[in-house]
Amino acid sequence: MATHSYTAQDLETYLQFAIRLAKMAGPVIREGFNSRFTPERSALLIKKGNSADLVTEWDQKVEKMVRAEIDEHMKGHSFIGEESVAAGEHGALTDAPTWIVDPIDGTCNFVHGFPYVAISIGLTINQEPVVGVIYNPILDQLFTAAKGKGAFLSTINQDPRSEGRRLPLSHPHPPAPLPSLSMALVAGEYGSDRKAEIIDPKVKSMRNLSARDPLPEPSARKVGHAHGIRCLGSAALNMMCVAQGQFDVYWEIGCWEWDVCAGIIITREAGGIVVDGCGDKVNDAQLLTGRRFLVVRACSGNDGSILPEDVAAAQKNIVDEVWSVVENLRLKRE
Ligand code: LIP
Repeated sequence: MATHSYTAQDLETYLQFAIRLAKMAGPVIREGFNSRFTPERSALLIKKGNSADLVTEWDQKVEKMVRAEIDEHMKGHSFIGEESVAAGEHGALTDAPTWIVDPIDGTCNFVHGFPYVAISIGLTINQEPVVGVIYNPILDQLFTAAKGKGAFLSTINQDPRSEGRRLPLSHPHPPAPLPSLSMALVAGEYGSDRKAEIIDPKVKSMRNLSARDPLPEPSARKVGHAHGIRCLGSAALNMMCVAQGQFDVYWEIGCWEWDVCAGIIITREAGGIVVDGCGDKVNDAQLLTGRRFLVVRACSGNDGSILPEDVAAAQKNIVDEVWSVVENLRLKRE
């Protein structure tokens, strides 16, 4: 049972606060990104669990700054941040208003100068994502949403609602229902945990999403023969490509609630859906903490030209197809 009530005005206050946090963090992330080839660069990297799981002094600096603001201005709210959990905090999700933050999503991109880097700021209440702000300060793209208020793309100096563009983008027509996975542009990621028992089923799944022919084995899964597979290296920005209507599908096993919390509400407000990556029926708390995500884009613009039941049927069709080709991989929460 939901234990925390809130008003539309509360959500607006939280949204404006999250935008302010993104405005503070942007220049710091950009400064780190632009100074990566200076002689001090060797001090940039701190390895986490393995050589592909990177964190930089900027991840830690940005999270500290954002958290200090939340502690000061959002009394009684909880906080879950990638770097705080990495440093040993428990990070349990409860019904309390909880800010779920990835200070730099796409840290590997940040280190290599690939401009798909973003701060991701989500807020859950009663374990449901209700506010999301994702900001890529390198490309100056600000994605924002609050529950029931729509999703917008703007730049940091625009008012998202009046000057921004409503999502999904229409170029020039609203996104139409996708007849099958074979017509889809799909995003997926290898992730940072490259142990054989994790990477092998993921690679097999990506293979089956894109392959024309099933594997030559008796229990081979079906294939999707998608138009293409893309890996941006940032869960948040993969989701924003789905929210805009540029990617049709995003599938990933292994990312965490800070990678996706803001993305879930922005995608939903853009008419997309986010479900378990491998076929479980889950509620939002299980989805957020389950580490397996399947995201499908809107099948209609904001003009209501396609009936909601036709949109839902088209999205379900794609979800079922993806579930039938990917491996059922379950990852631990350590
Ligand atoms: C990364 C994600 C990426 C995923 C990695 C990792 P980080 O986040 O956004 O898409 O594949 O496993 O979680 O570490 O850059 O914040």
